[in-house]
Amino acid sequence: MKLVRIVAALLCACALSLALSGSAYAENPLGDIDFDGDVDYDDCRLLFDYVAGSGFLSIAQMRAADIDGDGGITPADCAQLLHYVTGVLSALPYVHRGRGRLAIISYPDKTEYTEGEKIDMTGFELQIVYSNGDILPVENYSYSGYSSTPGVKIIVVSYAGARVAFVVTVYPAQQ
Ligand SMILES: [Ca+2]
Ligand SMILES: [Ca+2]
Repeated sequence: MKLVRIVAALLCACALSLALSGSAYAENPLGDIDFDGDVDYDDCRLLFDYVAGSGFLSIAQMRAADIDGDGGITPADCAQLLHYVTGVLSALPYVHRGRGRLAIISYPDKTEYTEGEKIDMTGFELQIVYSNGDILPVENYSYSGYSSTPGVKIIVVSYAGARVAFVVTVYPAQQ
């Protein structure tokens, strides 16, 4: 009878620890391979050792270690985890945004110039729309195509390999 109670207690303890580890896994961030609640160099070490063939990971740990979600534990996961731990990446998993396209939100306030005037981009607002759906404002764009001689000028705005254009007009100075 006493033995039955002990076995029952052990089974209870097992079930409890399984439940706890299950919920801990659900709450653990991706990359927390040692399940201590944070993602740091200790997790990197476990992952690097495994990829190098000198370490062991449980099935649950492998799930936490597959940073890029491709189903395998590879140097790509090591790279992402290390970059995250060193602050190069701000979140895991890293998702490549794909190629972006630029969208003009508002044109410059001034689109008509007199010969000799400099271009004024005040009021110009730009954003980039990535193929993964991310949309970000763009501040540090470059532009070309303006000259202060009379005529219609096509201003080409560039950012991250994408381009967009608008026109301004330069009128001759009054004689
Ligand atoms: Ca950890
Ligand atoms: Ca992977």
